[in-house]
Amino acid sequence: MQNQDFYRARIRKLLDEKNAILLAHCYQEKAIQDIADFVGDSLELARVASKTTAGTIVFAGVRFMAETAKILNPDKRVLLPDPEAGCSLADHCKPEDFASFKALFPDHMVVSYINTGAAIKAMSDYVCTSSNAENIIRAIPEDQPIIFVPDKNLGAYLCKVTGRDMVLWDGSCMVHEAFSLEKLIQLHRKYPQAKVVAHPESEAAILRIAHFIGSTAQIREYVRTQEAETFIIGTEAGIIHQLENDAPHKQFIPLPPEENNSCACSECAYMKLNTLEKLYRCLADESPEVQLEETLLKNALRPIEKIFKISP
Ligand code: CIZ
Ligand code: SF4
Repeated sequence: MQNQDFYRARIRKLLDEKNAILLAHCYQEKAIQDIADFVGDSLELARVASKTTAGTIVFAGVRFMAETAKILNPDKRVLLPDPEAGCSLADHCKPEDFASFKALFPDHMVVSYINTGAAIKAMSDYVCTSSNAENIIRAIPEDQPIIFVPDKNLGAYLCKVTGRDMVLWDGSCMVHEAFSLEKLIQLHRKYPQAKVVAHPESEAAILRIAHFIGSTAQIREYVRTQEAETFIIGTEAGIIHQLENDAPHKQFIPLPPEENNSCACSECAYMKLNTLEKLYRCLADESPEVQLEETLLKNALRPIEKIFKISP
């Protein structure tokens, strides 16, 4: 096993030589975040991907994010260091199942969360992220019924804040649904001054207690602008690296999952499949590359482009 400095130097050299840009999601391990050209949440990364002039995008994130970068840049090479980097939300919404579900509600528009495969995006009217979902839903006329797919927790939260009665697909994020209410109450007792922040993929019981509910980027903004010194973080623990960069003097406590849960520490096992070594190898080999069929690329682009118009 080579050390981190070895890979860091070679990755940066290959990025330059190959006119490539490294985009990293803020749930990636610290070493990957630190070497990236840009670190952000899925909306921020999609925006950067849509504007880059680099010929190759190396996406340190999960498959649906790299696919989104490819949909936005069909002529560029998009590399994903580990092709197994899936997502419990995206992987449990199969195109054939969703097509049958959608057929049950022929009058409904489909708003899909960006955490879906390209085939679900292609069946959608709008693709949103947690940063802009509320704006997108509010922009749809009130008498227009909506299916929201695939996250039932985010969907239920959006129904509550917008007053819409959307039909929800029964999906969830294995990290955010695992947070323990009991441990949150214990932590709150231990740190009574702490502000609780939570991502809306979390269950309603956690959201009810949170002082602030928002997307990854909105949580960063909240933490930066609050006077509080201590925060209990109800989202994937990788975000804490950026929170510490933004506010080094503040304290961040990750909200743990329930005992006996497959997620031992509020980390996304899929996100953590990427390593510096795999990043180096995929750049050197220019593989694994995201490949999507042309018609699928075209059909999946339409609902993504709309979000940039409504929520630039
Ligand atoms: O994958 C996720 O859970 C999130 C919240 C991604 C993102 O950046 O929106
Ligand atoms: Fe998917 Fe959850 Fe991992 Fe995000 S944190 S990539 S929603 S499994």
